[in-house]
Formats: sequence, C-alpha cells, structure tokens
Amino acid sequence: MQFKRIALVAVATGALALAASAQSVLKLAEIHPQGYPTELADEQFAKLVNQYTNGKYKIDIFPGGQISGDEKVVIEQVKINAVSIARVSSGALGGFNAQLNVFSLPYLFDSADHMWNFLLGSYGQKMLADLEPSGFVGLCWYDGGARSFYANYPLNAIADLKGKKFRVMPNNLLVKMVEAMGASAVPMAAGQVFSAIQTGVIDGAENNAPSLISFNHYQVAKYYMLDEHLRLPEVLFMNKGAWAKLSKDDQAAFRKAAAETVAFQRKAWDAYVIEATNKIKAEGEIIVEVKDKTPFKNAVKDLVATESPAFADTIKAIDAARPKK
Ligand code: BDP
Repeated sequence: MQFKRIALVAVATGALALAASAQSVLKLAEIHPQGYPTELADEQFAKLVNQYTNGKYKIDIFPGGQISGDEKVVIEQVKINAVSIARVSSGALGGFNAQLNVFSLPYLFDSADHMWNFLLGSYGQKMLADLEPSGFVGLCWYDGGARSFYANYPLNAIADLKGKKFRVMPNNLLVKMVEAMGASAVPMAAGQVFSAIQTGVIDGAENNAPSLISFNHYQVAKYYMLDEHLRLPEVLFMNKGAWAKLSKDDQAAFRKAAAETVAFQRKAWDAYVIEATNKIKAEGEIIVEVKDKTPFKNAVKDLVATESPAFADTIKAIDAARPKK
C-alpha cells in the first residue's frame, strides 16, 4: 500500500516536471517601455504565440532597454541566442544586414501608405526572409513613423542645423545624411542621448514623437522641426537557431502570431503619435511644421544619388509601390 502511494507520487511528480519542461520560455528584448506601441505589439505577439502553440511557448518581454539601451548590443545578444527575439529599428539592424540600409536613405517613402504598400508586398516580405544569412529570421515589420530633428535651441529651417551636433544611430548612411544637411553627426546608443543633450555634448537628435516621450528627450530638447527625413520601419526578428528548434507547426504558429500583430501595432502607432504630439506640446515643446521640404530634399540629393545604386532593385520595388495619386 505504502509502496503504491510512493509510486503514484513519483509518477505525478514526473508528469509535473515533464509539463514544466514542455513549456519553453523565450526572451524578447524591447528598448521602449511598457505601453509603447511596439511593446504592446510584443505583448500581443507573446499572447498569440502562447495561444497558437497551446501553451508550449512562453515569451518573456524585457521592455525599457532592460537588456541594453544600445540596440547594437541587443542585436548581438540575439545573434548568440542569449536573447531569442527582439524588436529593433531597421536603422540599427542595417549594421548586421546591409540590405536594410536602404531605409536609411532620406525621403525614400512619400508617406506611411507608400511604406506599407512596399513592406506588405512581396519585396518587403522577401527582405524579412533575407535576414537569414545574418543569422536571423524576420518575423514582421512595425511602424516607426517619420523621424525629424529636435534640439535644445530653436529650429525653424534647414539652415538652423548648420554647425550643430546631432545624434544619429550608429550607421554610416545616417552620419552622411546629417552631414549633407549641414550639421555634425554623433553616432550614439539611444540610451545615452538624454544625458548627452542635457550636458551639451550634442545639441539635439532626430526621432519620431513617441520616442521623444519614451526616452524623455522632450525634457531637454524643446524644439522639434517636422522635416520628416526618414521612415525607418521597425523589425521583429528571431535567432535562426532558436527558430530551427521549433516544429513546423510551431513555426507556422509564430508566423501567424507575428502577421496578426502588424495591423494591431499600426493602429496603436497612429493613435499614439497623436497622443504623444499633444503631450509634448502640453509640456512646452515648440513644434514647427515644415511646409516645404524641398530645401531638405535638395541637401541630400547628391547623397541619395551616390548611395542608391547599391539598392537598385529594392528602390525599383519601392517606386512601384508608390500609391497612385
Ligand atoms: C526609435 C526606435 C528604436 C531606436 C530609436 C533610436 O523605435 O528602436 O532604438 O529610435 O533612435 O524610433 O535609437
């Protein structure tokens, strides 16, 4: 009798251990804090993966730059599978997968619709698949809006950039872009920008309105000039080895989950851009609309002409995705 009970307990404990080991936990890195549109999409992705794999996979999100405030470091962590999944800017991932640098060409897309026509089309999806030689599996694109300059001194026109120092993501094309516009570029991790502006190491940076809030930059840079020089899509991607360990069914579940978060993120993004813009205005941010972007486009014309041939096929597909007027 006693023996039987022990045997039963042993069986039950074994089953529990099996259940525990059957659930795999994957880490996901996100530089933005909880509630930011990409972070909400990460959460949605985690929820759907769990649901579609019947609880087999749990994704633990590390938001707010907990893994690192430097996306280059985050990507290196994904490369060695210390973290299996991350959401980063294509501006940062371009350092590991050169085809993505096309997005670092200023004024590439006319609008968000143009960008999404391209990203959701066959070429945009192929670019995700082409992350593979870099050791990654591209899961989906997210919206990162348009990036514009902001500074701790008044910005009204391109001439105001002259001789000033602006932070860019560590990426050569972005350095050249800022230089073509007349300023000096200081490549730096996102996590260092707040104190660099505060201490006067740099005069400003460039980003979308939501990031002015998530990184608190609106507190140290009160002038924001909406020249909208870049649309850098965000990318959700995974370590290739971790992906290869998933069964075919689980891979399909991950893909389905990622695909379903895209519309969710875009909706959250559009709503948050308005909310973020209103919030920084209420906090005293001086926002200047740029009615005529021609001087900005002219300043980068030669740079775009020099750099474009390296992305000829992609640019052809981007031109073809331009919405008909
Ligand atoms: C934000 C992106 C974030 C980048 C950041 C940056 O969402 O992934 O790290 O820009 O400028 O717009 O580094």
